[in-house]
Amino acid sequence: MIPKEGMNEEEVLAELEERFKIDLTFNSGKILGSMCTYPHPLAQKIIQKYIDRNLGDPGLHKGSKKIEEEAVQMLGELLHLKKAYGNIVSGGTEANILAVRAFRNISDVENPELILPKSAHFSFLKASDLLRVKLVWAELNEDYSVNVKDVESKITDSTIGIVGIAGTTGLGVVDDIPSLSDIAVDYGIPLHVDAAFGGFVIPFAKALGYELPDFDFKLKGVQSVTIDPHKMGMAPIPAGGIVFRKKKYMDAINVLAPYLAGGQIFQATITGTRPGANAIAVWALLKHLGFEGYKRVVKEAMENAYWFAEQIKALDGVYLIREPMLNIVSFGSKKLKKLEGELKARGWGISAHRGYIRIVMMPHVKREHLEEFLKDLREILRKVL
Ligand code: 0PR
Repeated sequence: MIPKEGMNEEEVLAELEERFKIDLTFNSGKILGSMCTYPHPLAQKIIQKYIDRNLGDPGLHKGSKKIEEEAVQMLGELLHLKKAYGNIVSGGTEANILAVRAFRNISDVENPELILPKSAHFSFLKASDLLRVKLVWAELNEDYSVNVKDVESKITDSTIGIVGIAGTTGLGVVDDIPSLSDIAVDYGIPLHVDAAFGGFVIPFAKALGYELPDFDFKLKGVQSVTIDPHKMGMAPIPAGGIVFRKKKYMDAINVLAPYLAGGQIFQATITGTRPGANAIAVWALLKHLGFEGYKRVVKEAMENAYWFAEQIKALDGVYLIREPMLNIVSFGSKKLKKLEGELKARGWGISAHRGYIRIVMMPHVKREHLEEFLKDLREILRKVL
């Protein structure tokens, strides 16, 4: 209810504090199943400072627009692309929708089909519904990566694009993108890589010596990549990234916005009015942390993942779903529902909806939090087994 006379600021803030006692917080170390994290302190300053910038009307905020372009360019460079086209968007969902939209719009087929792994994120269901593109699901191998032969067998004259995933939502699996790229080139079909999670992990993990497949614009068939700063990039929500190899994809989704206060522009994004501050924060974090800064974050996350996987293997009553490729470790159990309930009752932010519990080693997840979690898990297992 809107009060007739407004409450004073202190009262409003006090009420919110009270209300939020039930929320889990990243800094408590209790959230283990999320791909978000507590944003970097520099990003918080930037959001506060530039809170009014609207990239929906870039003629008013020309500096912000330039910064967004530079942020997209830096994401492109991270992904081995010299000249990048794209936007900082609201998240991986919007980025994936834009890629499908671009692929559909450059094609002239009547009943468009998109081939994607069964492990793909549900954002493609939204893309399919919005854009009237039929989803053709490709089988997975035993290691949960997409079966490339099955992808190839599903190509038809109606195929407008193929999707590969670099860091699946559930298990952090990186598909065999090099083989998908070869197929894409052979058949002349664009390949989109959903690296919403892996985009801010794989380049740094590779530099640290982890053996992971190539996944980006190094591969000729890759025409677009989703890479989300608001996941492992430590940027505040909302900040997703869509990067295209060629201008033609942007041209295919640009819509004329003719009457804005800052003058006529083209918008490729789904959202109109959109936060400039978040794109500025992405730029600032890339500049401030640099390649080495992100590498340090990824080093800790990867080490935690490998350590945690060993701990799970040593426990009776739970089993690893597969060896980690990135900083995600998922485990199953015959008593999964029971485990989930007990762990949640102890305040852990986890879920078990895909048949396993997924632990994401985000930057806020420290070794001591994992040790606490394992202590609880051992106690619960002793009780339920
Ligand atoms: N692509 C992949 C591979 C993803 O994992 C996700 C989200 C998306 C696209 C969509 O990204 P947006 O959510 O930014 O639109 N994956 C996480 C998931 O569904 C999102 C998430 C984040 C879930 C924080 C929970 C959470 O606390 O698991």
